This record gives sequence, C-alpha cells and structure tokens, in this order.
Amino acid sequence: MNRARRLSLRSGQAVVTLALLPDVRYAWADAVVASSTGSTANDAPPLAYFLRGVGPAAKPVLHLGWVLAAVCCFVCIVIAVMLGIALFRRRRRQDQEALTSGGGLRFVYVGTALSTVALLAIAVYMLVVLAQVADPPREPALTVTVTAYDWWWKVDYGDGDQQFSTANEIHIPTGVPVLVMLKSADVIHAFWVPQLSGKTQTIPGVVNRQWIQADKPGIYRGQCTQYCGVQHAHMAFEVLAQPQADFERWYSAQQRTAPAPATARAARGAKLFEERCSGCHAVRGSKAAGVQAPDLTHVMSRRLLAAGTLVNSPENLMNWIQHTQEIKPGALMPDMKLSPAEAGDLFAYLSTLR
Ligand code: HEC
Ligand SMILES: [Cu+2]
Repeated sequence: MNRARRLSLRSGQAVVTLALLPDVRYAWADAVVASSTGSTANDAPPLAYFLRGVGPAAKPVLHLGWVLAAVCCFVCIVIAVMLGIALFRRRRRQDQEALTSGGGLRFVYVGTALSTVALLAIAVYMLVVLAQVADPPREPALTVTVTAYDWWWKVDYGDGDQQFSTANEIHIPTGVPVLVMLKSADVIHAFWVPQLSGKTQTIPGVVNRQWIQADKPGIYRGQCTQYCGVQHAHMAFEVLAQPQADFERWYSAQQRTAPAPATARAARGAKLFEERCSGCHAVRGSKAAGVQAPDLTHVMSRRLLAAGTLVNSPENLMNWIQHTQEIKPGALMPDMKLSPAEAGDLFAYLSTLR
C-alpha cells in the first residue's frame, strides 16, 4: 500500500488505515503522484482524488458539489446562530406580546420565502450543470465500447477487422472528448471515473452513453458503483490518458495479433493454454477464442490484473491463475491446477503476450 496515501495508526496489534482527505493536500498529493509516475500500480492515484476534476465532463459537477456543500454549511451556521441568540438573549416584554398575539408567524413567512428562493436557485443551477455535461462540446474524437461483466470490464476499440479488445484499462488521448458506449453482459453495474465524469449505469439490453475528457495525461481510477455481487468492490479499472502520439503507439501495438511461440517451452505453454484456458479467454492470432473472460492477447502490457485487484507482476500473474478463488473469491474463473512444469511452460507463453 502506498505509504504516502494512507495513514496507518498502530495501536497494539491493530492497524487502522485511514484514507487521507484529498482536498486539503493537493500539492502534497501531486508531488507523490509525480514522484511515482512510471513505477508500480500501487502508486496509482487513488480513487480518493474524486474531489479534483480534470475534464469538462467532471468540473461542472464538482463545482456544483462544492456550492451545495457551501450552501448547506451556511444554512447550518445561520440556524445555529439564531438558535444561540434565542437561547441566550433575555426576552423583552413586547417580544413576548408579539409572539403570543401571532406576530411570530412573520418569521415563518420570511423563512419560507428565503428557503424557496434558495432552493429554486439551486434547482436552476442543477439543470444548467446537467445541460453542460449532457453532451461533449464537440464531436467525440474516439468511441470506445465498455461492457461490464461480473466482475471486470471489457473494453472494445474499433470495428470490423480493426477491432480489438482489452480489459480493465481504457486508453484515451488527452484533450479530446471520448464517447463511452456502456453495456452490461449480466446485471446492472455502474461506470464511474470520478475525476472525469459522473456515474452512468450499465444495464443489460440497453446501451448508455457517457463522454469523458482528460485535460492532462495521467491515470484515473474508475470503479463500479452499483452493487453487483460479491466482488463488486474488486471491479475497478483505469483510464490512461496519453498524449496523442503515445496513444497511437499503444493503439497500433494493441491491434497486432500474438506472435507464434518461438521456444519449445512457450509452444508447450500455448498448447496448455488452448486446452485449459481457451474456453473462456481469447488470444488473437491463436486458436483461443473464448468470449466470457478478458482477452489476453496483450495481457503483459496491462498495469493491473483482475479488475484492479493485483499489480501485474510475474508472481501475481501465476498466483492469480492458480489461486484465483483465494484472491478474488467468487470470481468466474476456477483455480487452475498446474504442476510446476506446466506453470513454467504457461508463463513462458504468457510472457510473450505483450
Ligand atoms: C471458466 C472460465 C475461465 C477459465 C477456464 C480460465 N479463466 Fe482466466 N479469467 C476468467 C474470468 C471470468 C476472468 C476475470 C475475473 C475477474 O477479474 O473477476 C479471468 C481473468 C484472468 C486473468 C486476468 C486478466 C486481466 O486482464 O485482468 C488472467 C491472466 C487469466 N484469467 C488467465 C487464465 C489462464 C492462464 C487460464 C488457463 C490456465 C484461465 N485464465 C482459465 C475466466 C476463466
Ligand atoms: Cu458493481
């Protein structure tokens, strides 16, 4: 766990981990992120950055949130002050008479009028914000289809021959609107990248639309926000916003199919993959064409495994394959029983999928 992001309080045996409030520590948090860019996924910006929008689909909503919070605080303070005055001020005789003769109702009228005006103004502001974020300011530069599965995200780019798919990792170019078509393969989930946009549900049989835009390169954590079953909490993903040239390099690398295994070990691993994994997983360029699980053609290029559950390292990868149900109980992949030799062969093959 990133030490700078979490504060651990040790008392006896118990370790309590608190997420630090992000709003008071922008500069500090930025320094941490800057110093960690390019290192392991553990250092990825936490979801807690939700108080900081980085694109035009997120900022108006964020401002609305701050204004509403300020209005609520203001109302609480006004009420507290008035209550304090009422409690501590000595009541004068004519006040007493005014109240008992019905004059106190005046306060009810004034209060109701003020609240009505305030609430109406807020309602109008909300409608304006909704209109602002409903559509991108210009034609989206890219359309990505994201399908939610129990408990991971399939991400499809392009169409026809050019089509390729990846999992739990959405790459976008910076500074342009990107349209995300949202589908669900099973139950209702919800797509949320707090720094880039509000939440949008994915509903079986329906295609929802959400646009996102990142004004700065970076890694923006996303999360399913509609309870969808036991591993809902482990249904995260990342949006990687890159300058156009980097994005294009990534895009053409992903379009490539997997190379034929070059060594005897990798060839044995490929055969094992075909026998044991291809019912669920696909590797483009091989016979494996399963559709119910993440496409593994470029699995080694991904930062995280199993929808943000693990950092993608060789150890974690092989652990995941053999102890899936310990790492993510209920995930729709069984523990794969492999002998040490089989695991070695399989790894030799998987490590070619970059
Ligand atoms: C019964 C279907 C099934 C079989 C068989 C299966 N998997 Fe999976 N696999 C899945 C599902 C579903 C996921 C997504 C799990 C999640 O994140 O909740 C997954 C996830 C993975 C991931 C993580 C991918 C990512 O990008 O996060 C890897 C790697 C993987 N499987 C490798 C294998 C290998 C290697 C085999 C064969 C030895 C195998 N799987 C067999 C269904 C299967
Ligand atoms: Cu969920």
